[in-house]
Amino acid sequence: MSDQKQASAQTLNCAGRLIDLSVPHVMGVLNVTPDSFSDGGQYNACLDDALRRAEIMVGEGASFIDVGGESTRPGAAAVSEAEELARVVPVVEALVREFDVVVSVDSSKPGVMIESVGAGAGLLNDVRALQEPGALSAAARLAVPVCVMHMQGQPSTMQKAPQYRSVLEEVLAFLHSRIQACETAGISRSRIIVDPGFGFGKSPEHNLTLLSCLDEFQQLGLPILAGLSRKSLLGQITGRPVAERLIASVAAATLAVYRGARIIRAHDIAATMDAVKVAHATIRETLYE
Ligand code: 8Y7
Repeated sequence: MSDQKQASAQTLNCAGRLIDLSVPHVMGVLNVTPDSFSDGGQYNACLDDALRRAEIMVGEGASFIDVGGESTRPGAAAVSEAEELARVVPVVEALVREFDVVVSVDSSKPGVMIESVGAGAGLLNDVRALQEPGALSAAARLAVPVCVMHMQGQPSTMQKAPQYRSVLEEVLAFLHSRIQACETAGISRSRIIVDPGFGFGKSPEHNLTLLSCLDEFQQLGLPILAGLSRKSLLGQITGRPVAERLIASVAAATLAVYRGARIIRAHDIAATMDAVKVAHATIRETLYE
């Protein structure tokens, strides 16, 4: 790998905020997917809640806040663009105004990407890897970094019976092809983050292979994002329900950073920051940069 390529992969320019990826970072999860809305008042209650959660996450050291208005959990219902815009954009605006943090938008819809970046979002996180119609060209025009994630199938059915000939080879090949699609559309490599998509159309064994071999993704030459926080894999390993997966999540974050992840998507920021620091210091064999 050339020095230049390596250098460009080390700093992300997120709408003017620079993120130095020579050290690992934590991305805080902020879901804005209330079960039901009957009036605008509930949007306001949701906004207040979101800001309180974000304040805690920023205070604990999150570099990114990932705002999601469409649940991508297995079996979740689809959300219209109008609904997603109404959930996400006011939260993005408020976060950008209130906090010194990169606001990331977890969406596959070009309209939501455009409005969110207009409101100040600095990163696009797309679990569908910019494959929806218009997403690639929207992202190219928006000039913020993008995270392209692997998923087998669709959220509604992806966990039914995921199958791979070789999960590692297939996920790598998919990400390689999406990187090429991005570059063809005008998204430079300095703007691309890759993610194997833990839990998205993968059995426990598939997820474990990907975690164990996460360092293989470094051959793509781009920053790696990993999201394992509270996921069912950790429930399957430990037998614990989602509310009791903090310790397992921290262990998984440690392993992911040790295998080369540079951004960890997580719910529990303080604990995850400590894990990331332990893994990073161990890789560097020093306490200091
Ligand atoms: C991931 C994600 C979710 C992930 C990226 C959950 C939106 C499911 N997981 N985005 N989103 N990577 N990039 O349990 O692993 O948080 S939603």
